Amino acid sequence: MATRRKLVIDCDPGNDDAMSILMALSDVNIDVIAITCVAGNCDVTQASLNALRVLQVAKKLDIPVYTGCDAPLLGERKPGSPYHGVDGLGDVPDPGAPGIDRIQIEHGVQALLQLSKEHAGELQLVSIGPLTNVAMAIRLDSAFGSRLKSCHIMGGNYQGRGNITMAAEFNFYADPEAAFVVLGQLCCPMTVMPWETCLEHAISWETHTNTRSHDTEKARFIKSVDEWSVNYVKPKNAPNFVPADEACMACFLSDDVIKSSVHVYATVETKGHYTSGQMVVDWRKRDVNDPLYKKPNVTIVTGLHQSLYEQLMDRALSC
Ligand SMILES: [Ca+2]
Repeated sequence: MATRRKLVIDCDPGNDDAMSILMALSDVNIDVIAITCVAGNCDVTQASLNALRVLQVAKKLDIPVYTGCDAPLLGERKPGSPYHGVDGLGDVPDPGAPGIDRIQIEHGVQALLQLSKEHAGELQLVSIGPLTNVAMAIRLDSAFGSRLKSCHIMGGNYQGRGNITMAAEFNFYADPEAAFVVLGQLCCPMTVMPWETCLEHAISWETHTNTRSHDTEKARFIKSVDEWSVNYVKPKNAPNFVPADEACMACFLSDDVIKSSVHVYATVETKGHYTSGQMVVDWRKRDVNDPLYKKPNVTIVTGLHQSLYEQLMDRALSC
């Protein structure tokens, strides 16, 4: 039997984080060895408690959850979108939720560093929240990225379309300096799932309903925490439902999901009055000897095989 792939999920649950965690847990070839949390959709303690709720639903509370950074590298934490409710998971009461005592004592960034040493060359990271923890890991140990096998990132944009502002996607907007550090200095193969690709691969409301109609605890959980988001977007006549973190996780789980991509140099605007957090892509194909040449550092996913993508989401809730 092939060795299972070792995965750490860095996240800010978040309904779409919750779904992404369940997608990873439904894959027998994936060993989720830890979840590290970061402030984003909610504060970092709430994010950690949310991750525990997801693990409890999946009966995987043996997976350690670590609390990471509660503020961006620079400045104060920016409020999340109302899309996820105040607590990040649609403000659904859960009296049986795991308590704060289930969160690991060690800091999430220290855990990232330690796990990268224990599993050097094997560890894969999926980052589906602001990149603060990952950037901090780089700052504490510049060799962090060299020990990773890969990093998949949900964040940024490549056509200038934003969701939290007119120009920026939420994860990069929430900590643009961290995104700048990670894209420039992580030094491992990086795959970026930009906002536009998420938009272009939205799912129909029928698919959304069907996926959440399985007779499983996971499906009932996701349906309940999604209710807030659905009620938030449907009155705005949303033509479909837009998963985000799920698209990133799907690409991690299977390269076959990726229909098209570009390998380019990309960085992040950190100071723009209108464009803070916008991803900046060098589309020029310059010769390597050109003084303006920038070595490609990321693979940006521009298209998905929709059927396989939807299958991976459906599998997560069907068992
Ligand atoms: Ca997220």
